Amino acid sequence: MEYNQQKIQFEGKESKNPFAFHYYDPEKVVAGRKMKDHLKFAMSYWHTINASGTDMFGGDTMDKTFGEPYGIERFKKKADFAFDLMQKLGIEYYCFHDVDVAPEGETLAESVKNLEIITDYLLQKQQETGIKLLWATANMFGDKKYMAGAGTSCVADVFAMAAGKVKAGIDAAIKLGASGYVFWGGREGYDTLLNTNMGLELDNLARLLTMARDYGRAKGFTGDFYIEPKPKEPTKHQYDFDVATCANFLRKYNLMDDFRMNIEANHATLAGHTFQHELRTARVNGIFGSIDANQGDMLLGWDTDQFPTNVYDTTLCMYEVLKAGGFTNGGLNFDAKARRQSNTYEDILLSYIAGMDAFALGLLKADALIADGRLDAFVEERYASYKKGIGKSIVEGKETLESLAAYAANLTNIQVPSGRQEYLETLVNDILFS
Ligand code: XUL
Ligand code: CO
Repeated sequence: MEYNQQKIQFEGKESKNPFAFHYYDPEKVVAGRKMKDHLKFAMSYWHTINASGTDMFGGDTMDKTFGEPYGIERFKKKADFAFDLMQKLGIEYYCFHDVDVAPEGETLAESVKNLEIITDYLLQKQQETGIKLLWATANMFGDKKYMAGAGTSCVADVFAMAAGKVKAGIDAAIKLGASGYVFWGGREGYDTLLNTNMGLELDNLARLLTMARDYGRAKGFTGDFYIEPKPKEPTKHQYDFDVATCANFLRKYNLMDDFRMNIEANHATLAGHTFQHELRTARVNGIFGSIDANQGDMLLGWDTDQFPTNVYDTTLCMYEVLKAGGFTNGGLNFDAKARRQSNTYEDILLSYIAGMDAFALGLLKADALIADGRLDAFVEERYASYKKGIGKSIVEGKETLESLAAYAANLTNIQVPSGRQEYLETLVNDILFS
């Protein structure tokens, strides 16, 4: 894993140096906080340290074996590389699945033992560098026993194995001081209702999440539990379809106090929503938590996990984050990988620089949009009728169907003002390109 880059520095937007930040200036204060504290960038272990360019039609284009056979030594070398990379980029957080950081054993007990060895090693690295674990999760979708789901499997022994994995994952999260624990239900769903007991599967998924919450809290875990919504892929229909679906699930099973959303941009678009829609839905439901930062390709119908470079999207994302009051336990995890043809170690650095700069610029533009004030003022004014008269009375809960029927009985000539969409889009362009 040789490359000779030094620590990546901020050089400003005039710089032509590809190995420099042009917008991300970690210590710069924007909207009352340092950029690095607004953005809380995290490295995804699975893509960055493990993914090797394989796709459905071809094998590896990058070697990430670190010259070692599958075993503890390889994973120690991966950890060395990971922490070196994060230090070069100035990334202060990371995220992993259990199987990303430690080799899997023949049994659950063996895998847990391996995870304990590696988490000792990771803890030492965290202490040396000050880098923190944003969240951990368990991979409950790769192994063939999870083909019909984990918490939603038709086989109770699989549910038990999943519970054991979640326990080990939460233990690792606590040991490493993580501020989050994620559930992404890649196979928690169905391919056909013809073979599926949907009611039992949903109840069982809630049972697993409730056990996790109870275990974590009993062991002193004070961070957030997250569901990461995704509508499909690999399963045809996933139960964590989108934020609204998850909010309904959490409310039904009384999990709203402990669970929040980890929102991924590419998952939002697969669900037929914008990234901003998912963030807004979480915000208005009080369950905004963390972000998996990436982008899809609108011409491809799958989860391509590309590094985010679309500044329009990062701006509207950071607008929602600022409006939500910023991250607390969450952060911006790059659930993103360099393209299969971007297969050098420099490309890993360049792709992180691209994503970090796109979000830094998005933060600056979101702050500018809010400071400009015209967008917020327009929306405020659009709903002004609820600030006075009958509207105020409706909002305050003072009206009934009968009272409103009487009020409306003889109303004529009601005027609904223009929504001015095109003007507002131009306003956003003016801020983006000024
Ligand atoms: C899959 C995905 C996962 C989760 C964690 O689409 O996003 O990597 O982020 O399991
Ligand atoms: Co993700």
